[in-house]
Amino acid sequence: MTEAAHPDDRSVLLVVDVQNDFCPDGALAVPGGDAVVPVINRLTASFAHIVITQDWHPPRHVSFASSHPRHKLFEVIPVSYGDQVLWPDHCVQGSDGAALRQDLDTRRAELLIRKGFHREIDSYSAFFENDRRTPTGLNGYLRERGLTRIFLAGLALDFCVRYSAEDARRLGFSVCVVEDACRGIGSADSLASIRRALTEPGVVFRRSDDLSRAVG
Ligand code: VGL
Ligand code: ZN
Repeated sequence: MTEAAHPDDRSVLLVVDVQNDFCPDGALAVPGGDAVVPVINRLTASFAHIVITQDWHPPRHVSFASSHPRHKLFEVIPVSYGDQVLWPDHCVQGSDGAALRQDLDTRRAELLIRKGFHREIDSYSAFFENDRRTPTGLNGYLRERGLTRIFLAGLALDFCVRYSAEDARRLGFSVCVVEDACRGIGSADSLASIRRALTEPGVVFRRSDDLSRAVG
């Protein structure tokens, strides 16, 4: 087994953006997004450390199509830090859509990290905003606590989970994506290509059953 296989006391479960707006009926619904909740709730028992992220945008955020009247929903436009997909308004600070899913078991979460709160920069990754330079503070937090192995779960596999996995590898963490604890926005084909792309820098993919069996 590779290093990232099973959780230990240096491991953290990073639960990404399990929020109402990314679940069915939400503003930016991920197909089957709510199905990750029972899987993640079960997984928490295998982890000594849990960190949660929350997409948390101010009104008129740069990533909202409604902020760019000349452009269409899902169009990609150049902004100061590169390309930006224009999303429906979602995860607006304090809205019901921005709330974590109520059935997500957050009791043992040790940190809740919010991202995307600067109006002019989007933030997919849990580590850096989309300029890939402005830190969220998560790298320092995990290092100070000696947490070097990250297990990723949540939404959406092709955006926030993917960017978090890439940045985590770049920062030298070991990274395992718990595949049945994630769902993506794109097609099965695009998800397969993302999986190949993440394997390249050393991200490991595991099923939740294979993780819990080892410790349970
Ligand atoms: C996300 C698009 C826009 C995500 C957040 O959590 O994957 N995707 N904002
Ligand atoms: Zn967002």
